[in-house]
Formats: sequence, C-alpha cells, structure tokens
Amino acid sequence: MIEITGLKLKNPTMLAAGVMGTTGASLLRMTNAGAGAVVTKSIGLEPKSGHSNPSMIDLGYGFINAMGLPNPSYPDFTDEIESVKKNTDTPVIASIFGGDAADFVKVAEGLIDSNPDAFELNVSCPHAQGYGASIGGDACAVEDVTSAVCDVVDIPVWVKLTPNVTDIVTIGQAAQRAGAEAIVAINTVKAMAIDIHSGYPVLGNRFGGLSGKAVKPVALKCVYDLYSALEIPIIGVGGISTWEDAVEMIMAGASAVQIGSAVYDDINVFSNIADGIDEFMNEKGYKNSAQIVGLAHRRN
Ligand code: RRO
Repeated sequence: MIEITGLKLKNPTMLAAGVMGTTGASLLRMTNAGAGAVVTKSIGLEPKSGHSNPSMIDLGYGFINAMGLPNPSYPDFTDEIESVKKNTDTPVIASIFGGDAADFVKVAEGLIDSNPDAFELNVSCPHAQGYGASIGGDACAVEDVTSAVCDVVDIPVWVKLTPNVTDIVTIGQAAQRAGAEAIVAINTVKAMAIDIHSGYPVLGNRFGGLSGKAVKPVALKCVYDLYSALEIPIIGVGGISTWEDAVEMIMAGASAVQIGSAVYDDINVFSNIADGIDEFMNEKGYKNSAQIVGLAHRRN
C-alpha cells in the first residue's frame, strides 16, 4: 500500500494515460489485472476522431504513435468513469486536455460529478497542434492552466510534462507554484519513422511520439532532475516493463510509476512489477518503496 496526494494505492503501479483507457470496461480490466490506479485516455471539450492511420507502429524497441487525442469528449465520458468507480476501490484519474485554461476548467467541471480521484492535466502530447506540448513548453501557460483547474476542483491535480523542452525543471516548478499536487513525467518523445520503399513517413500524421523501452533513460533523467528541485511527489513513466525498471525509476525519485507500452505485451505487468518490488524490498530489508524514493541522489 502506498499513499500519493492522499490517494491510497494497493501498489505503486498505475495504468498510464492513453493505454486501454477509452472505456470503463477496459479500465476495470486493468484494475482487475493489479494496477494500483488507472488513468483514463485524455478527454477534451469536443469529440475527436484523431489522426489518420497508421497511428501507431511497433519499432521493436518501442512504439511511435500519433493517435491525435481521439476521445468522445467529456459529456460522453462521465458514464465510463462512473462505471469504473461503481465496481472498484482502485483510484481513477481523469486525464484531461484543452487549448487554454478555460477549456481545461470546462472539462474538469464537466467530469467532476463522475467522481474521479484526481485530474491529470495533459500539457505534453507532442503532436497535437494547439494542445498538449504547445502549452507544456511554456512555463507561464502551464502555471495558468494548472492554477485555473486547481481553483475550481477540490481533488488533487497532477500535471504530466513533456521531455521535449530545454529545461523540464522550470516547467515542473511552474506547475508546483500553481498548486499541482504531483508531477507525472514523461509523455512521449518527439519521433518519426520513414518507409524507405515508398519514401514517405510511416505515420499518417508524419511524426509522433516515441514510448517504450527506448525512452526509459530519458524518463529517468527527467525524474532525477525534477526530484532534485521539487517538493511535490513525482510519478515516473516511460519505458517501464519490469520490476527492475520500476525500482530504477523509484530510486531516481518517483513515488509511483505508470506503465503504458508494456501493457500491450502483458496485462499482468502490474502485478508482476508490484510483486517484484515487494520481493526486492524484503530481500534488501526495506519496509516499503517509500524508503528508496530518490535513493540514487546520495553522494556517499
Ligand atoms: O493521443 C495521442 O496521440 C497522444 C497523446 Br493525447 C499523448 O499525450 N501522448 C501521445 O504520445 N499520444
């Protein structure tokens, strides 16, 4: 059991946003598979069908996606959150996006009656013009959006950051200043792939975001730097597929981890990682994972 921003999780693993999170049934399946919390697909003001296909490709060492924020919009998603909440005690975090603070507020207010346990603000999607990283690359915009949502809701607000910036710490500090209770790091890394036979980019959107094993070292460095500078907890995400990856992320400074791409291979990844962390703790004589958060920051 761990506690993060007041939420009690049976273990430090969570389903990351965008993966299996478009219906209540698939979120519930992840809770049954052992996730300590689940984050929904990012939800916005208007229904969106997303970018044209191909929108996700497997490179072997990770995935590149440009889904393009497909979602049913907030009025149609409240039932999905309610259906999960009715059937489990596992915390449900609503990921939301918008083009400005007013959009974020409207979506947050629209979803609040479905009783999500926290909001995760998506200011980090790398390929959605006017949304995501268009906001998350600007510390003032992040502060503005975060404080606007914090002003109107009384549940924890987490902010998910992009690694595609010069200084992620400045952005994290802006979110913290504005009242965020946790930082989620990282979203996907800008990337593309080209089909050499046709000579065209593979993705329908031409470029997208890289996730999976290849991004773990990038995520670790972001979490390490954020932990050095912030007081609020950090949730680490990026390339975690084994308990060893999760322990590494926790030692960099994460209080909990989110798992995305690895769910495609095995939905038992949550319980496998949670069990592996527990065994490691027992073997090393630690009482719980909180005791190793940020361990890699020791100098001697
Ligand atoms: O939907 C997407 O294309 C998407 C989103 Br919202 C995001 O936050 N990160 C990502 O890699 N893809």
